Amino acid sequence: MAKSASQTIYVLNGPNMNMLGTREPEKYGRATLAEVETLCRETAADFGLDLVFRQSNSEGELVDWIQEAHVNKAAGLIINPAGYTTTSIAILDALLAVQMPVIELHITNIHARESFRQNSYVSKAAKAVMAGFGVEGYALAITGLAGMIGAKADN
Ligand code: DHK
Repeated sequence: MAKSASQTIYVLNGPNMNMLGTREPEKYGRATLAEVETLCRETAADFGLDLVFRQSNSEGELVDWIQEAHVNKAAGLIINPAGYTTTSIAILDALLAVQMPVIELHITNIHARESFRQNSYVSKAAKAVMAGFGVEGYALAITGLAGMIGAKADN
């Protein structure tokens, strides 16, 4: 049987995620963002998915990339909005404007932390939310998204 065209997923990371590895390691762990990207690439490859992986400290750049995912007909998007989770109506609106499954991801369990971290705008556009699994959550989120978009694990 002919192999179907590969699907692309986006994994976007918000402000301060470039500091992973040294940033509050007792909360966020010691893996660097580069190591998280490798984990994501390996997991995406297991499902035959192409991956776009990015990080920005700028709200507008994240909005541009969400729109880019739409233009490029991405099959789905995972976003760790970090500090923009609870402030950015612009990111929420961008996510609502794209026709693809969106997964919100947090390394930590935001519900066990300060109350200001818990009222997520992004959740209003998310099909699923992943929080508290550490960086392994990225692999779990890609696995869940793969199921949503019908991508099967390569054997
Ligand atoms: C990351 C951040 O930078 C915080 O602003 C969020 C999130 C939690 C995380 O757990 O990945 O509150």
